[in-house]
Amino acid sequence: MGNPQSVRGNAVTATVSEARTLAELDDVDLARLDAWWRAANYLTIGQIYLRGNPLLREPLKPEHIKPRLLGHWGTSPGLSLIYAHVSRLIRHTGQQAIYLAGPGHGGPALVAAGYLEGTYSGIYPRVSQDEAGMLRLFRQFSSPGGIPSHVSVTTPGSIHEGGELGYVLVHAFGAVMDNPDLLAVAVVGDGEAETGPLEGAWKGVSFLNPARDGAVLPVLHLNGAKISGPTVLARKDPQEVRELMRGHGYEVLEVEGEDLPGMHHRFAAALAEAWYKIHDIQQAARSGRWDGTRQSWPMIILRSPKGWTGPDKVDGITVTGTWRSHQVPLSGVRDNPQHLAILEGWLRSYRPEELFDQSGAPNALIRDQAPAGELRMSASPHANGGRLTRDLDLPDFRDYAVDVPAPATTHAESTRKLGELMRDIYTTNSTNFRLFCPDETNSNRLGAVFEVSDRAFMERVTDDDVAISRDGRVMEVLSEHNCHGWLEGYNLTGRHGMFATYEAFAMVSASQTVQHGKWLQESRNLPWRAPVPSLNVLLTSTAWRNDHNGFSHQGPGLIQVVLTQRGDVARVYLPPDANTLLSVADHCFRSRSYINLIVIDKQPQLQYLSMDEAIAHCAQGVGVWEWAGTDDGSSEPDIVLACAGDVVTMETVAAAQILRDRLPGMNVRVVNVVDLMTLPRPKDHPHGMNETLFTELFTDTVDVIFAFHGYPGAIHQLVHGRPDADRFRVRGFIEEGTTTTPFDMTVRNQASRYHLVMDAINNAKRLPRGAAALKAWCQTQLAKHEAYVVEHLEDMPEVRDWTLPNRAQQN
Ligand SMILES: Cc1ncc(C[n+]2csc(CCOP(=O)(O)OP(=O)(O)O)c2C)c(N)n1
Repeated sequence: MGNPQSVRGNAVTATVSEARTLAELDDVDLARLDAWWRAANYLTIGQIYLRGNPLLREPLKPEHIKPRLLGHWGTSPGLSLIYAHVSRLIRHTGQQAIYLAGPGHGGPALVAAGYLEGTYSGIYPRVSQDEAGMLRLFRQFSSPGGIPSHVSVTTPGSIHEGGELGYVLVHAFGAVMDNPDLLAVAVVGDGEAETGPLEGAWKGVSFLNPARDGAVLPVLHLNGAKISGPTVLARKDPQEVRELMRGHGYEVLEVEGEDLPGMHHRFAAALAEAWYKIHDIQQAARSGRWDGTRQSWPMIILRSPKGWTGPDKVDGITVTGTWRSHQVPLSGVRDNPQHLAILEGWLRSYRPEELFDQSGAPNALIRDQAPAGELRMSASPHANGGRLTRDLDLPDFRDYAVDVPAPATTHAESTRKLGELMRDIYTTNSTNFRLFCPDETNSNRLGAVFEVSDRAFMERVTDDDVAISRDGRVMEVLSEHNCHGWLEGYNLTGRHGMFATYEAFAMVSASQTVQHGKWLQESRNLPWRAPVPSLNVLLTSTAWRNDHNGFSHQGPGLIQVVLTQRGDVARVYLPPDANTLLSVADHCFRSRSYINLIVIDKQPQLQYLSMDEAIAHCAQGVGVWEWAGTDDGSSEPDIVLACAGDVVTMETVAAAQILRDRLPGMNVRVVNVVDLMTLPRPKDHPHGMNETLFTELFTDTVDVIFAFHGYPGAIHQLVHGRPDADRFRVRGFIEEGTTTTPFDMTVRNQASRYHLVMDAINNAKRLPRGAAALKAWCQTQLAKHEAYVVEHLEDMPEVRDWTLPNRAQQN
């Protein structure tokens, strides 16, 4: 558990032998636990129901009840019981811990915890620890102008909202990586345990190194029900559940019942045993007594009634212990005197007069239950990871530059350069940078990182395995959900990284991208939440070059997803070559609290810009490539050829060259876009270029043929509101895919150089003589291509080997 001396705050520390008494509750501990739990439950119900009379100092009346009853009771008592016991453990051991509630709909329980620990009032002084503050606490919950009902960003100590179920374990594992002193207690709902992401997340232990990483303690909360039905794990033979968990690599501890104080005693014993086991595993690993095998980490199965301590029956129907207690067990309270009486009896059963003093503040028993200072889970600096964030020590990205003697004349695998950059980031940042990738680090040409770090793996390693060991820090697991979630947990606790994945399969975890974006967006409104490292997502193996894998691997959907997110968090970059990629990556690694989506293929590709040119181009995010067009800026062009994305940039540059050669009278401007978010208006996105620059690049009236990496609709969406936006004709991925040649992909999607030339002719302001003949030639070329690929199984040499003729020699 690390050195207790290093714990921040006024840690109450204990030696291990002292801590061994943890398993037994003495009367003082029991009284504190019981009082704290009652208070948390009381405050939870108060948040759901009350708008007046917070301490029940007068009989409960209809006007004390909120008009709209919103919130979730069922999971809350279990969450609070676990929280109380972990707090006691912290008090006795000095353990640094954070708490993640998988069933995040138990938000009022975690808000109550922060309030009882004093953290809440510290952050939100109006919600003070007195009667007036308690009333505000109740009124704000699930109310307009108040706080959401989940363990949302506004909840101190939270790094996990738990609104979209399934991610509690992945966040917990990410939080403890390279965080040796941290224990992440992760409560898994039994409904949540039915989700795909959660089922895959148990595997986290196969990647956790006890010497270097912290620990996750899963508590499987088997309260038996979901919203309106039973859960699989609660109804399974308990032996099967045990075996399932053992098979996932855990040692199972079980606590079952509803008797009090028996449940307190049994849970305390189970938690103590879990902590000793974690302690022993870590001590052994950290003192060289680990044989390197994957350890059996403890987990707790808690079987307790859903809605525990709530009303047994309502209107003669059983509520507690059933799905009926999931949300609001008593409805219509304002209009139903019987329900009002049940609510009053329920609230009074916690004996609030014993829990809060005359002013309404928690009494000494409750205050003493909380750990000190930053050891309170609601005050953990880990959960406000921005405070612990250290900047990356970044090498100079210019040192990795590709030499580009002339534009579009040489090839390179751009992502290989990024791999080299990340290799050196690993070296200089040995505890706060990791790459997360579903089994594709090599395939994505990022393998240089293996020169300095293996892949982490705690299961058996054989002689045939390459770059895999328990000491590795490159995270490869064939689960986009795990990769994404681990990086989120890593980011939210203040560390940096990159999630690199096949473009099409980024959609597997797209919902996580959306949810994380919401978190980041909300956190911007909370000054007490320090900015955290950005979530960097690299999409390689893209739609246009998955010619070998075919249609299933061709889908640029994540761009669409990210650009619909709010401008204060969403960034999308389409660097066309290595030097622009390096410049973009450097920017992303330095940034905070964004989702940075970077899209570039891994295959050998044409290189366009020297490093200096790339830096200038990326700084503006968009620019005219004069060398590619025939427009010298002195007059309006006849047509603008714009592009965003590597393959379509090549097609655009090739199209411009065809026009230059075969229709020299046409004035063609080429514009390349690296930062997609320069396209919207400044009022729609902070990167949006101002109207003057937009006009300078795209004019106000000339038609624009836009070749786009993703779905064409995205560009229409982005230029909405720009002068005469209808003049943008967009070519992009139109769901035409299969196993075919690289160029045939562009033909099938009508985004080839020949299509772009024809588009230019069809939409140009002015048509020089020869235009009709050139269109006919393009059609001939397309027909020739179709015949050629079928016969030769590869692209025509003039396309396959195309590079831009050296302009110096041409002119
Ligand atoms: C991915 C996802 N699907 C559906 C829901 C809707 N939902 C909210 S709570 C809930 C039941 C949760 O059951 P469980 O995880 O057992 O939590 P508890 O019983 O402790 O409330 C469901 C299905 C959701 N929040 N997330």
